[in-house]
Amino acid sequence: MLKQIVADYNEAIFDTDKERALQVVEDAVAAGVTPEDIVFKVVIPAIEDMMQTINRDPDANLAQHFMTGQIAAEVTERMIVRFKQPPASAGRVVIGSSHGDLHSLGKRIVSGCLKSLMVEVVDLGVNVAPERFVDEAVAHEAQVIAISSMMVHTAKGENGCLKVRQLLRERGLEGRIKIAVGGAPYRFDPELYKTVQADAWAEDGITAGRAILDLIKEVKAS
Ligand code: B12
Repeated sequence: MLKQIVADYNEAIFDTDKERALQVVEDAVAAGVTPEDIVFKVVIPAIEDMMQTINRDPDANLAQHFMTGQIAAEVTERMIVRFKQPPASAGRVVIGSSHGDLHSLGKRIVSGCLKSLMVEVVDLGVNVAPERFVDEAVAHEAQVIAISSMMVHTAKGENGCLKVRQLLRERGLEGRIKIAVGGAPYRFDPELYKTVQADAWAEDGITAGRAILDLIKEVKAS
């Protein structure tokens, strides 16, 4: 059954038909597919497929590029609230896209995965200034700042992770707050997280959840 759902969903996003894509997942849930399976086995693979198509074809339709993100974000948000509710909080994370970066989908997926792992998530949105990351982490007593960067310059630039690290150091917070990063530039260069002085990175939402949970445990144990 899942194979047919994946095929129907992929066809809908290829046609940029949001209503049909939403109907496919709602029908699947009604038929007993879990919201977690919709996100991890339908939505994420569909994005990867579409990204490969876009990357192969320089003339790829901008509407497809845009709607893939929009549809997946909406489906993910609808499903995340139906994930199994966690019994207790494992810790707290502030998450956002780095300064100058308006890509939101990866961040939303990571948030969903974290929530499914009982981590409380404070979503600061997109285009987040480094000072705000730190101020909000302190205000919410978060153990981790999670920074999503989809472009090379927003990952490596002066208003990205490097600046967050500098602020944590200056304010004596490095033992209390760890930094996790992710996004396309880190997938292209798995050593980049060290260059930008993050504590950890992860290539997808599922591994992000685990990596961030490890950082939370590290802070709590110190
Ligand atoms: C969809 C998309 C858009 C959509 C975004 C819609 C939205 N609401 O997010 C739109 C059309 C708006 C867009 C705009 C632009 N885009 Co764009 N976009 C993409 C695309 C196709 C997919 C990104 C995406 O959503 N991926 C799907 C998610 C699920 O994957 P992900 O973000 O990587 O997230 C996963 C992991 O990385 C990880 N993760 C993500 N964040 C975090 C954080 C932490 C802490 C952790 C641990 C893990 C983690 O877990 C996530 C879930 O599995 C990529 C191509 C690509 N190959 O990535 C280009 C891409 C990122 N875009 C690119 C560009 C250039 C742009 C524009 C500048 C285009 C333009 N000329 O206007 C603008 C920039 C706007 C801005 N200022 O930010 C380039 C960046 C190139 C570079 N080297 O810097 C890419 C790589 C395309 C390309 N091949 O050229 N884009």
